[in-house]
Amino acid sequence: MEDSTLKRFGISMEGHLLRKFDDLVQLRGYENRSEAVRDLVREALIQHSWEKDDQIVAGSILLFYNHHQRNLLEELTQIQHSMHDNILATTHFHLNHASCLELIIVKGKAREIQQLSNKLTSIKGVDYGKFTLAPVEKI
Ligand code: NI
Repeated sequence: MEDSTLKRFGISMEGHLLRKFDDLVQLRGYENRSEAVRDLVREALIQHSWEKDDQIVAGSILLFYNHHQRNLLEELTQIQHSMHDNILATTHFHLNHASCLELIIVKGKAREIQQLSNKLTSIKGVDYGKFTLAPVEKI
């Protein structure tokens, strides 16, 4: 049976991160930190639930990175070539002297697309990665 009683646990984080989190809590109109954390956890679990799925999905992987980072471009290219069947398009924007934004449009089995996203966003030098996806056909 589903346990819906509220449990308490402690969270430690750096002061600067907590200040930014509090800003977010206020900006999004949450009652308190707990409510915001619950929402973030739910969001993460929804993404996570795709990881074993054979459902065909399409989506985008957004990456911000510094192209001066050693081996980053080689690794990025190698991973994308290894899963070329799942990549519909890639667009690269040079934001300034060092920073790049890359948008990768993907389609395939949810499990594989999730793995691709995990590989790309965990490359050393990727400062920020955002993965969004939706089923191609209604579930
Ligand atoms: Ni660039």
